Amino acid sequence: MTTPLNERRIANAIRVLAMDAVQKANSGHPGAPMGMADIADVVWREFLNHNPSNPQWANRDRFVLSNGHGSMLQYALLHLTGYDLSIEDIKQFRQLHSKTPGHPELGYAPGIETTTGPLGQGVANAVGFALAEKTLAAQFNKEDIQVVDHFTYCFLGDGCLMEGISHEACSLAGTLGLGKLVVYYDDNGISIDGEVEGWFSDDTEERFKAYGWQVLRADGHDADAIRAATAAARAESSKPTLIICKTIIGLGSPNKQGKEDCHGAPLGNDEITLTREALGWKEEPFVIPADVYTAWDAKAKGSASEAAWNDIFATYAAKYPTEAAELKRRVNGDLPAEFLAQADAYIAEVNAKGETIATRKASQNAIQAFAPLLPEILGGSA
Ligand SMILES: Cc1ncc(C[n+]2csc(CCOP(=O)(O)OP(=O)(O)O)c2C)c(N)n1
Ligand SMILES: [Mg+2]
Repeated sequence: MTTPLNERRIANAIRVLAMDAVQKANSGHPGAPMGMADIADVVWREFLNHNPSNPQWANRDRFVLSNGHGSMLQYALLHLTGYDLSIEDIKQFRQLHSKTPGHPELGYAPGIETTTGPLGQGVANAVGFALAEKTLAAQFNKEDIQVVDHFTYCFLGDGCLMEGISHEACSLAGTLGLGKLVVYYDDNGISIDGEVEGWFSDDTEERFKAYGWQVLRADGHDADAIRAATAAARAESSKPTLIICKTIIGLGSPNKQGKEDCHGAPLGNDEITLTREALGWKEEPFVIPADVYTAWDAKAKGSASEAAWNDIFATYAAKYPTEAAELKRRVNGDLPAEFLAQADAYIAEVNAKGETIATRKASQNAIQAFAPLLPEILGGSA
């Protein structure tokens, strides 16, 4: 008898891939992927606007796994939705030079937007992505045509919220009103050494409200609740949103769920057998049934989304050719044609003066000189 295809079974594909890959590597973190699988299912299958066939599509939504130790969550998602990340790559989890290193690293697997793993770093970069979107939208969108219009979704855990960098970056996100930033907090009450209450007792809801965020709560294993919270997050355009999701780390493992045992170690073959039974998952390791693959496949939807955007961009380029060329340049990461000559001229001018100035002043001068040459520069200093 095959198990009916329901939401939980679709999400369970993440759970089994994570526990099996970690077991095969004999190292890694199964707990976070198994705990966040239901959230990932809703976000990736219903909301994330992306094209697995073109991970570089300019107007894609950005996804950042700030709790990067849960990397198998992201690798499973990339594999299942149709990126160029095969089941063989999943089997190579944590092996030298594989596409699936222990923590997501930019440039190894398609669809990894930024390197994460140092806790808090990912959410800080997600704030940067959201700020980039808002800045580009302000500079390029027109009354009649929106060419820059995407969300940044970020997952994070207790550890990210403990790190100082998350405090600074999230404070700025609130101040700047980054309304297209949606962050899911894996509120599982557990980190590497056990229950967090002994070393992490912040009132996270009040903390983020104080930064000017919208804060919502959802049961992280209830797809409807996650769906409703995500819709409310997207509807709030003037503030970033934190969705505090109560979850159970390692959900599905009868003896290890809810405990730190599954945070950063393989479940073990006996426990994996019990977990398969508990989940009703019959397949061998690294075998995903065809109907589950079909439910995850985002290639057709993604190509259609990109094609629709390409039409919008073509209309934009016909009407606003200068802006379109400039946006293309920035997206491609090219320097303006005159940049090198202008920069050299500025440096020669400074050298000719031969002044001795404080580095802080030199930094200010450099930013002032380069900002008009490179309109994409964002900077600040005390
Ligand atoms: C800056 C930093 N410090 C320490 C670590 C090591 N580390 C990896 S995961 C982890 C615990 C994270 O706890 P939590 O975010 O609650 O993850 P969960 O156990 O819920 O998966 C630690 C301390 C790290 N990756 N980065
Ligand atoms: Mg935790």
